[in-house]
Amino acid sequence: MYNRRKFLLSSLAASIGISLPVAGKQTAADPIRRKNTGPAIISTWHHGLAANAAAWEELVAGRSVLDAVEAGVRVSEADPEVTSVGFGGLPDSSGEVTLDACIMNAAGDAGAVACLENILHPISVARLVMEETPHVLLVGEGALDFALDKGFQKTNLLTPESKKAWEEWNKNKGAGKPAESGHDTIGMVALDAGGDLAGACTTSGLGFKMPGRVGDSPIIGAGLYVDNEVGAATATGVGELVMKTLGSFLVVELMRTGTSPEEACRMALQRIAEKIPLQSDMQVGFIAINKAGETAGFGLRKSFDYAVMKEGRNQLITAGSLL
Ligand code: SD4
Repeated sequence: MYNRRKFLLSSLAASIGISLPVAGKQTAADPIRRKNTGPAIISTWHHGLAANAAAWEELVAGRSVLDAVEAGVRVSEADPEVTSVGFGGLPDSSGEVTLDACIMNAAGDAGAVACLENILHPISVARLVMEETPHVLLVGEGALDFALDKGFQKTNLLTPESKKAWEEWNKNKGAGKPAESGHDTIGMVALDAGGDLAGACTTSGLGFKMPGRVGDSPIIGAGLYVDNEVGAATATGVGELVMKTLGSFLVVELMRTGTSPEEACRMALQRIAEKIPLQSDMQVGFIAINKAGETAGFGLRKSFDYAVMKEGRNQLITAGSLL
């Protein structure tokens, strides 16, 4: 079993162009083995500050790191000012708000919903998919029926502001552009004092997207990945770029080899830039945390920032950028 695992890891490392640390040669400098400096919470964008504060309260109250990430991203889901998440999120090209979300715990369990309508907290539905079904992902009407069955109420998520934005866009269909490339998705990954990791990611996706379009955010390994032995990562930005490279999984696999969270995020963005023709307005940001509680983020382009909370201090950090 061990040999097979070692073989699989070596093959993966070779295929992504990195070398694995030699077995038995890891030292205290290896971040995966270093002492846990947590709790630590990291989330995307400016609104990550409010999300971090709510998540921190959960940890301080002695609740699990899974409870913390769920409670954290629920703040952005309910905030009408955050126009790429939940209530107030920009609708698709037909004027409907459709939501994608996923969650992962320390045991490696995962749950997700995609193209879910009229539910204020898709992240909590994703958690129930994880905990109460044998499945990982429910979509569309099936996801809505499941949510209603579990007692969630239908809510109109289209605010007057996002309706107006859609009406403006709809006048000339965004001058032929398929979707708004503004970015607000909340992704959060966190480590508790006991060394357990969890993550959550939730979005209304690209504004004015094609009806039925699903991005990276509810796709395990793309928008979010957690491996409790190594670390966790989550993504924001143009989902298609992240899906084609399975970005969050790649960041975690790079950290598995001892690569720092910042370098792992940078290398995953490098992979995107090498593999996919980019348009000038395309942005992607990754954030990551390792098992030692080290955190970082990196953007494809300037303008990506993320919020980190450690030792009770909540800070907005401007990410470095690849291009
Ligand atoms: C998506 N990644 O649906 C999401 C959009 C996003 O900030 O991150 N917006 O492609």
